[in-house]
Amino acid sequence: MNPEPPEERDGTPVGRRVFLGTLGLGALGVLAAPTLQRALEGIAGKDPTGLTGLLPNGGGFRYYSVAASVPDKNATDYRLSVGGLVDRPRAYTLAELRALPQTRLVKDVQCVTGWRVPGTPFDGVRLADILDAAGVRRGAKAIRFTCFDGTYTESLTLDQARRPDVLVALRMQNKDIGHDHGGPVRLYVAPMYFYKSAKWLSGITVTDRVEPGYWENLGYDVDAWVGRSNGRTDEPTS
Ligand SMILES: Nc1nc2c(c(=O)[nH]1)N[C@H]1C(S)=C(S)[C@@H](COP(=O)(O)O)O[C@H]1N2
Ligand SMILES: [Mo]
Repeated sequence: MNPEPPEERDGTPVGRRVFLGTLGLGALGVLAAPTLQRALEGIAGKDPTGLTGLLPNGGGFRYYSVAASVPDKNATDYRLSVGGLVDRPRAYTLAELRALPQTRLVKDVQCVTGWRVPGTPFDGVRLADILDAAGVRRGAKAIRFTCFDGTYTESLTLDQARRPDVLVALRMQNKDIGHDHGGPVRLYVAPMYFYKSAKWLSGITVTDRVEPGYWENLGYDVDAWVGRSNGRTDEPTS
């Protein structure tokens, strides 16, 4: 429980920087970003100005990245490695992930800073299937997720990871996941705040204990159930 979690900051050059530039605020830079983020989220909540309609944020979503820049990965060079406490470590190409059985979920997305996007389709491979294929060893307790932005990490307990509403997602909003939303592959943890849904997913490591992720080391709850964590009372998403 943390009464005042740190604020997410928008590190993505796309979108927000364009918006700040339009307002002539670009020079305020990184230090002012959290305050502006909050101000913009306030606008987004009511939108009396119609200004948010000008944000290229794709239907209510904000683009978040804690890394200043993130490389592009495509069908040629993308790999998802699965390792740690498993019998059969391996790496998947994008084609191999696409060839596995796909699950579709359509649920609301809830960010811990307050914004919510209704009924958002995600399609992908159940994380449980990938874990079963790898053969999780006895004594394993948790999963650590790593990202090819080189910075972001996330975590789940093994029980959470095996839920049917947790996907290694390849599609979002009925499209292949674009770079800004963490493509080509991101995690999607439907019942939890969206910070659990690690973008630019590159590694799944089975571990013997939960290692808190990037935001969790900065104060967010590790068990991030929507409506039952982070001091919030949002309607559950799954
Ligand atoms: N790699 C990475 N994944 C991430 C983040 C991030 O900064 N880096 N931000 C998280 C947070 S706080 C949110 S709300 C969502 C935002 O996803 P979006 O940019 O597709 O809207 O991604 C989550 N996953
Ligand atoms: Mo978030």
